[in-house]
Amino acid sequence: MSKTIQTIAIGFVVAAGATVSASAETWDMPMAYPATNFQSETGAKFAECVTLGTGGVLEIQTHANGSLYSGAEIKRAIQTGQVNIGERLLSGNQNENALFGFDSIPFLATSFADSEKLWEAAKGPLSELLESQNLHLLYSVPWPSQGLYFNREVNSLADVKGLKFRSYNTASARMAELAGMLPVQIEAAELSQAFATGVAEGMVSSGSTGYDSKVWESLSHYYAVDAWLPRNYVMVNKDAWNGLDSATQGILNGCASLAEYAGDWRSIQYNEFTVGELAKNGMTTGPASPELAAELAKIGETMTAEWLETAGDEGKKIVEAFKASK
Ligand code: PCA
Repeated sequence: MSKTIQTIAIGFVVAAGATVSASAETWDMPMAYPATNFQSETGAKFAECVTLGTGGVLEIQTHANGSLYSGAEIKRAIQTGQVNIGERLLSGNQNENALFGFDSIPFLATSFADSEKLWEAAKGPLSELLESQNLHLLYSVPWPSQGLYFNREVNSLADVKGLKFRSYNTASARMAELAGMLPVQIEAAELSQAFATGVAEGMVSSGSTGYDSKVWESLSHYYAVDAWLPRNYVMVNKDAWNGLDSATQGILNGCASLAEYAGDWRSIQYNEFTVGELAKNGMTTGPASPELAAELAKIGETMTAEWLETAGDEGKKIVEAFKASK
C-alpha cells in the first residue's frame, strides 16, 4: 500500500501544478449496478479520488444502475469511445472470448482468498486481451460467492425442471441448461420486476444482488452453493488512456489500486450483511442438500471441461498457475 500512496502523493503534487495550464475535462463512467451496491460505491469513491487528485483537471462522473448504458452495452461503449471509462461484468462478454469467463468456472475458486489467487494468475493475459480490444484495464473487484435462489424449496434438480432461471453470463446460462432449467438473460437493474412478474423464478447470484433487488418479495429460498466469484472490471478506452499525461495516468493508477483494495473489503462486508438480510426478510437460507450439491458438482465438471476446451492453452495456463499458487 505504501507504494500506492506514494504514487498518489506524487500525482497530487504534479497535477496540482498542471491545473494552472490544463483545461478541465469530464469523463462519464457508466456502471450497471445500483448506486448503493458496493461495486458502485467503490466506483464512486474511485471517481472522487481521481477528481480530487487531478485538482478537477479530470473529473469522473459515475452513472449507476445502467442509467447511461445497460450492462450489456458498456464494454462496446468504452471500446468505441462513446465514453472513455466504465465498469462491466466481463464474463458477460464470454461469447467474444472464453478467457473473459475464467472467473466463472464452477467450483474452481470459491472463496475470496482463492478469487484473489485466480485473479493474480489471469490478470496478465486478460489485460493483454483487453489491450488488443482498445481497452486499458484499471481495476477489478470480485462479487461475493454465488448461491442459488428459487421461488420454492429445492432438494434436487428434479424440483427445478423447466424453471425460468435468470442468467447474466455464459456460465449462469449453461448451468441452467445442464440443470434442465430455462435460462433468461436479465440485467440486474430489471431483476425485481422480472421476479415479480414471473419472467424469472430463480437465479445464481450473490447475497448482495438478492438484497439489492429485494428478492424476498418474490423468492423464498437461498442456497449457499459457492459456485464462483465473478468480477467487475473498470476499463478505459485505450486512446483516451494514451492521451493522458503521465502524471494523470499515475493518479488513475493510484486511485485504481486503492479502489481494488477497498472494493475487496467492501465485497466481504457487504456479503455478510446482505446474506443476513435475506434471512431477516423471511427467506430460508442455508447449504444445498447433499443430493443437490452432488448434481451441481457434476454439472461443474462438465462446464470446466467445456471451458478448458474453448479457452485452449491460454486458459489451461491460468488454471494451472492458479492451482500452483494454492
Ligand atoms: N451480482 C451480479 C453479478 C454477480 C452478482 O453477484 C448480477 O447478479 O448481475
